[in-house]
Amino acid sequence: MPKFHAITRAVSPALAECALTHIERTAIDFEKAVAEHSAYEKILAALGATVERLPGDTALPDCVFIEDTAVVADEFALITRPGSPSRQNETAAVERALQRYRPVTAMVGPGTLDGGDVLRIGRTFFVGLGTRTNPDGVRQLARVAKPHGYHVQGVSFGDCLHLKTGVTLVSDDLLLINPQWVDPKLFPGLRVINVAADEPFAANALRLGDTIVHGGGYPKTTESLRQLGLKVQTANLPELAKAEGGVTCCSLIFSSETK
Ligand code: CIR
Repeated sequence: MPKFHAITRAVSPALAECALTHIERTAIDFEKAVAEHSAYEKILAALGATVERLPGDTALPDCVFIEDTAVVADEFALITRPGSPSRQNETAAVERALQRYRPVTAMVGPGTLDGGDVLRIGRTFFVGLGTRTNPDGVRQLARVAKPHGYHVQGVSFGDCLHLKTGVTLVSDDLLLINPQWVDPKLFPGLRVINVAADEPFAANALRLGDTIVHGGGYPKTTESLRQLGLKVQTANLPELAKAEGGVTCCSLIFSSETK
């Protein structure tokens, strides 16, 4: 069984002041957010990942959403420059942590890129060009990834925060997608399963080994995944969802077998 390392980051006591783009601000219960985050970490650990939690930071409301701060492949780690200025100081601690596992390159301005916009399918990185990631960010990822044989392609998407809010890979050739936000034609040759029409946020799923971690609260889409024979584990993150977060954004997961 492959071994995985998962880096997470504690929920900031300032989470209620998080960045919000597509949803209205509602009250967030910090204690509940901490509890659901720790249950999420337990799920990752039960699925075989070694979980390393970085400390949170009162000055960084969104630091729990660590996915956005780096792109980690077998061969490299790119420390991003998050598209929301309020999040750009999140990267220092992540850079220090990743240096132990991968050769690290840090992005520079004017490029911006959020890890939530980066969907790797085989040797291709699809990078969503939305409110957080710009073409220079895509170029900087390409500069680091191409020497390792990756193709990097910028793609447009619709009215959601990140590319992976609207599409994720749930097996080698199967995408879980919200076609209202992401055009399935961007991914020729892959099979597609649509989210249930009344579960627009259900496309964000985290693949860990042979299991799909799927947000709780999307019972119809979860059931469709199970009907396809996929092993699905649900993680309830209702408070973090109020901060526009989902299952992929709370960890950086990479193989611990390569360097
Ligand atoms: C933000 O707006 O940046 C945070 N409130 C939510 C980030 C969620 N990240 C992700 O889905 N990759």
